[in-house]
Amino acid sequence: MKMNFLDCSPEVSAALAQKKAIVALESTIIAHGMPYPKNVETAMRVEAMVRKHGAIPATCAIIDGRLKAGLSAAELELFGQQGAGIAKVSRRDFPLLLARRQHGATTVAATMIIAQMAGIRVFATGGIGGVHRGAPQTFDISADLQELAHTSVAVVTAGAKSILDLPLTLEYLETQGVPVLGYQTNEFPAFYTRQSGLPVDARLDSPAEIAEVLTAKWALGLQGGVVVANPIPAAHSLPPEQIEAVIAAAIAEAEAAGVKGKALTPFLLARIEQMTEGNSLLSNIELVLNNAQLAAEIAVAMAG
Ligand code: PSU
Ligand code: MN
Repeated sequence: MKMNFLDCSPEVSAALAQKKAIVALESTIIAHGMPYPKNVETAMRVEAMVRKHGAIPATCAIIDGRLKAGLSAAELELFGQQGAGIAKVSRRDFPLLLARRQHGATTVAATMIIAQMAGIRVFATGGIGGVHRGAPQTFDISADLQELAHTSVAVVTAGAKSILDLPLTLEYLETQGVPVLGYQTNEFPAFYTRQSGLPVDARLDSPAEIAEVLTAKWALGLQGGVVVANPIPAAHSLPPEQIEAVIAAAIAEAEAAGVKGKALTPFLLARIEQMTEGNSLLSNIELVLNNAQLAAEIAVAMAG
């Protein structure tokens, strides 16, 4: 028998029992993706956005070795304040944190695991991890992609940052059988920009159509996730040349400093933010809010 490691908040438990729309949210973006106190403020705004569009937010994390779906305001504050002092958790880290009863900030992969366990099908994030530039030598491929291959949760994302090799990321998702759906776009968005020059598998123009694709996939018994690629609102996108130059500089610094493994993504995010003097942070916040709205609309369509 599987032991119970999961605590759903009272609100999330009630929503599950009533088959209400729920949207999972990650906690790495809070602890490792944005500076305090903007991170906590954003986490609250994202939860409010999910509610505004008719769903219940379930921010996921590990607290004292327990898996959590649904955090209190005090818990969000704790993750925001402690930031990088809290371990960044992917699939491989669960056993150790549970055994040691520690806290963990969940990445896309780890949040998908908790969401699936709780029975939550839709998840909003900022950007997914992917195949890093230079991966043919470094083998640095985010565990997010493997999780999408196996865990049945739809991830609403503004595409992926071009700190990654986007063509290889899409190849990997294709190999692993993960549909990449564009919401009102034919192109896979590149996080800060709406365009990457790379096609999505299909363009879908309404949350209801996306919900139908998800329902069909899982009704068919095809396990695994779906990428719902939602471009950043045009008003908040950054000039592609500027962001490309900044990303190249940040990657060069990481190489020079020997930053690798799970530290690489947070390092690059922080350097990009410093180099754009906070501009990238504003865009980052807006695209997460935009993803929270779409995820709520999809969850409502699936519940209906
Ligand atoms: N990409 C972003 N912002 C983020 C992350 C990725 O643009 O905050 C975080 C997410 O939590 C994602 C994780 O799941 O980084 C991927 O880390 P890695 O590349 O180490 O797998
Ligand atoms: Mn990695």
